[in-house]
Amino acid sequence: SKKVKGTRVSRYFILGSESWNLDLEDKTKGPYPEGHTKGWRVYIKGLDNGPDITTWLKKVMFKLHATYADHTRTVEAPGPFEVSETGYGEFVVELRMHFEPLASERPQYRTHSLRLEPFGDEAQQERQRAAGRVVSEQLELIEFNEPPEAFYQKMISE
Ligand code: SLL
Repeated sequence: SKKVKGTRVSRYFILGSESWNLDLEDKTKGPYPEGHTKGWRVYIKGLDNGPDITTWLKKVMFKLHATYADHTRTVEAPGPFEVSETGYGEFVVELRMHFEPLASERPQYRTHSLRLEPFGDEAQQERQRAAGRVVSEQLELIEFNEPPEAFYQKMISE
């Protein structure tokens, strides 16, 4: 459809990961692959109490480290846009975001450094140990410049 000239719609979202130690003694869980010590998930989500990201985000492809079988994982709306795994090592997750077709926008690429070990200053690391969780989140922005009218209407009426 016709583009809305001189207009931009933008949305914040969160790209993050969470990891924890696997309980290798708990026989009700697992067994885990040899050498795996961590559980983790990597995700894209909206802000708390923010607008629904599936209005504009339809599919996310997560590219994991090549040591993983099927290292490209695809998640479609309604999501949740996340991948859960176990492993032993940190790496950079590559993501490709596919948008609502009405947006007529090319897919966009993002990266996220998966954190499995506590990081940051001493106090921050202490909090992560106490919580038994290492969370690493980055605030991201998506901008739709001169969006097609139909998409613009969808975004502003949510
Ligand atoms: C690297 N950071 O870049 C290191 C190691 C390895 C990640 C990353 C297990 C995969 C699997 C896993 O944790 N891989 O066993 O399926 O080389």
